[in-house]
Amino acid sequence: MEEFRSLRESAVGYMQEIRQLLSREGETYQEYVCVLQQMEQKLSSDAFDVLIVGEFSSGKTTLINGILGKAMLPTHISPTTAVINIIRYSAQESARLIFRSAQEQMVPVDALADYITSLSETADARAREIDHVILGFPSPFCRNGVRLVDTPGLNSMHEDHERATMEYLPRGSAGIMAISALQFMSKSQREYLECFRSYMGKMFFLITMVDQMDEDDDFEENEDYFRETLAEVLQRPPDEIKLYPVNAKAAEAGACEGSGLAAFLRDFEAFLTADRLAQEMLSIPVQRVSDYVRQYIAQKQLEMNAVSVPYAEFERRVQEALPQRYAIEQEQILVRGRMSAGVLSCKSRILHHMEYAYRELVQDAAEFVQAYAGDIKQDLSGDLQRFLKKRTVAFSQTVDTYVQREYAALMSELQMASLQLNTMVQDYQKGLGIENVTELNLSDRVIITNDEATLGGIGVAGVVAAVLASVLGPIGVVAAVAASFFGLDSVRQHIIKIGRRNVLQDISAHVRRDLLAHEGSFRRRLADDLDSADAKLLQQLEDSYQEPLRAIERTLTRIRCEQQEAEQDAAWRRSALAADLSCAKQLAERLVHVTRGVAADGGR
Ligand SMILES: Nc1nc2c(ncn2[C@@H]2O[C@H](COP(=O)(O)OP(=O)(O)OP(=O)(O)O)[C@@H](O)[C@H]2O)c(=O)[nH]1
Ligand SMILES: [Mg+2]
Repeated sequence: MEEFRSLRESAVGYMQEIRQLLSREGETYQEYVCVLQQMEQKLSSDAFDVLIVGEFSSGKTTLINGILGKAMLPTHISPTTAVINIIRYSAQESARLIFRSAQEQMVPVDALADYITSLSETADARAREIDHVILGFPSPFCRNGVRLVDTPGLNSMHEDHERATMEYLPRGSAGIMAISALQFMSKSQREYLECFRSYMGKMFFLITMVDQMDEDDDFEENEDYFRETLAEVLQRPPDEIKLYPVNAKAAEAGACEGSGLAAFLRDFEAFLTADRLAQEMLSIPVQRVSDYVRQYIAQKQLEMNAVSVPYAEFERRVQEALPQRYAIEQEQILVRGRMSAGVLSCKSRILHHMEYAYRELVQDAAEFVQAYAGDIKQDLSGDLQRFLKKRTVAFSQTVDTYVQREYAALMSELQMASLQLNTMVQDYQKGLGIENVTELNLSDRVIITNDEATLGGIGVAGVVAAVLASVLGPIGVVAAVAASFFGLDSVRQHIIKIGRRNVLQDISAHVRRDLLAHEGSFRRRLADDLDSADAKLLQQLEDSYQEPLRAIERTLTRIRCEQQEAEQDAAWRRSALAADLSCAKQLAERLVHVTRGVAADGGR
């Protein structure tokens, strides 16, 4: 633990140093300066904030009430929690409102709904004035500096809720993501999760509302799918992902053991006492500081380059490299053309295959009826529905597999094309003499290193992300649409109406007709989905192809500006830049030791 403390002190020291360097640059790094400040505060204090995050109405507050063993905080089916609620240990229950104006006010705990929620207009208006609430509660969970933080829900129509939560993220040491089993991992949830991960070392996944799932489509049926989906977003092997299914409502009502919450509480306790905790706390901030230092170095290197090359020489290089630029643009036009044709034929193959698989499904259903051996009036409609539900899953999987395969083929073609383009872009940069310094958008998460030009990587990374995002679109819909088609009410009516003679042939023909009648609209839905996935893919392709050239353009403009300024006081600027650069490089080197220390020590 001593070693952890000294590592932590060094990390905070580095944060302060880099923050001072960045502050000198004015607005450019303002956002980073704020994040660094929050991380310093987090690491310097002994508080350990566990953030409960997730989309609105996913059961976050209900979970907290479950953990506390009392319905202390207000919950509701509509967006509720409007401010950050920090719960810390205290022998007495208490609630202190901290206003944006920094004023404070104690309120009775049972009046909280009137201050911190969006449940009424008055409460909502009051909540807008409040920055956060500090609640005292005698919960064993909050001993030893652990604070439970309930956050306003994401993705509701209240933008201020989302802002409050996002601003608080850098202070979280660990996170609990509440995901409703009824709305598992929508696209927005994936994006939020990626964002949470970049701030919090440790995340727990609590799947709420499991008590609301269908009896024959319950948590166990879906567990593998949930796990694999999360594993994919987190880029970890599925068996490393632990899910905690809970009935938060039952836990809130006091039935902790039967609710599933107890399993989470046991693991959380073990996590808090494990050595790894310290490591989790340090690794993300240290990684972030290293990123910032690298970006700063790249920026300074750029300025240094600008003041080192004579203006005429620089313009000559730009002119000489023009043919390379045209070649890149020509190649991009060719690739765009090939990709547009590729997505079209990919779509028609998928639809063709879907039709084939659908007909097979219809045939199977018809045969199922034909060979039916039970009591027609009593059982057939129920049995048929169950059969179709199961068979639909197989159908969805077939279509999914096909979609995946087609897009994977597209992706590998794209990768080849991107690699070729990246090489051309790198050569172009070399021609310009700016290969290691091209200025990238600072908000871009792609890391810039000073010994390796990673600009080339952006094209491929962008394209791969685009393809993956597009592939994921249609798949969920295939299953959802298929499930909604097979209510078979008309068949049920038919079974009730029909006489005994030739009855199975008749019903079988009816089933066939009924299902085939749905094929058109099913095909349309899938086609629409593929269209929008394709449009997105092509748009993202366009964006990721344009970005490198735009980045180069920005660099050139910047170099020109720097050169004009530099002409005036060249000697002084050079020495100031050299000093900034050497300071940042030393910081980067020392940081490597902390990073190694964190990895090796594990905080013991
Ligand atoms: N049956 C059941 N209901 C739940 C469960 N979890 C939450 N609920 C209910 O779902 C609704 C929303 O729960 P909240 O705890 O307010 O959700 P939240 O995520 O805090 O919502 P916001 O504060 O708006 O972000 C409430 O009516 C809860 O009673 C659960 O596991 N099972
Ligand atoms: Mg809430």
